[in-house]
Amino acid sequence: MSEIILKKWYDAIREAQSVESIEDIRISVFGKKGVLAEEFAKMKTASDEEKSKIAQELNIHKNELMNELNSRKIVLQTVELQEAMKAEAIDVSLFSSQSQAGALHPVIETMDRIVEYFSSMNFAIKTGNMVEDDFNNFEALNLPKYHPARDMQDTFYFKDEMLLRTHTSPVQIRTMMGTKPPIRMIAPGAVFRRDYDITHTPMFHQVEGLLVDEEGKVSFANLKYILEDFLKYMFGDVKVRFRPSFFPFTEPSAEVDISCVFCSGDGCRVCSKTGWLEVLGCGIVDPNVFEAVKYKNVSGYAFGLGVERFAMLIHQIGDLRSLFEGDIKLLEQFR
Ligand code: 2NL
Repeated sequence: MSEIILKKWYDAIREAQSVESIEDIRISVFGKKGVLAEEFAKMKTASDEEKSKIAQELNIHKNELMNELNSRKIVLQTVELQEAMKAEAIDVSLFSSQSQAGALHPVIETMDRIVEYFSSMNFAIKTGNMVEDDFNNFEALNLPKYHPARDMQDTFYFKDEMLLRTHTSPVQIRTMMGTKPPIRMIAPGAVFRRDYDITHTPMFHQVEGLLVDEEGKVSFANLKYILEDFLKYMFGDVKVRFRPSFFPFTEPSAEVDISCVFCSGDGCRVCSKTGWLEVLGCGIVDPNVFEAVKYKNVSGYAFGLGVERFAMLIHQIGDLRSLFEGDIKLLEQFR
């Protein structure tokens, strides 16, 4: 094998700039029709003596060329890998004008805050089923058959007296049926009523609370204290007042107002010039409810609130329905 040919291929290997060109050289040198094959072919015409000499020499060149080729290939592979990593690198810290963080829906955020307060006061958080039966949603709550609240016009009914719960009270009923007193719980969740206008949607969220202990241990003063504390936690420095009211499941009952968060009690459009906003219903649990769940010699208080109304007052949202439209422009404001 001539020195000139050898030098040409050593130079080619040394000067190769890519793994691809190294592979081309490999084929040209070691391939079936490559330089070495050609040189070995020449042996055929040589004498036996010369044959072994040529073969020895060619094998030495073959090994040497192979070593050169492989070490150059490793160098080029490393270089190419580094270049590829550089070219394909992604700077995850780079600012993007398109980045959009998600956020909790204002209703859920408000519900979480309500739950946070009552958790801190050692109330257990209980959830139940949205599909309920007549006993747990109505009968046990002192809402007998033919009570107006059971009207087909207010309730979504399935067959066999099954229905979508109209409040979360069935969660408290089921809890009392399954546990001995004392009880200290809240029930947050979605409820359903056949209603749709500016102030009503067919699905909305409630948080109801229930505390039950031995007879004589639970007073209206206890209820008043915790609700005042809770409302100041939710709305800041507001005034709180209790007005006598009526619910079938509590006696006595009260509705709770806070001083208007929009006009600080001066009177405006939102509070209908009264200076007050109604935010809660509450009362001392009616004995008929305890009788229905077979609780004896106990006393308790209960309350209920609409989460959407809280969210609207906290975030100054005018129309309840906008909370359910999924409008990104509205929701983005709560990020
Ligand atoms: C309101 C009023 C209220 C209750 C809910 C309740 C539940 C049981 C027993 C007694 Cl198991 N009461 N719940 C009591 C008073 C008021 O909700 O205006 N909600 C939006």
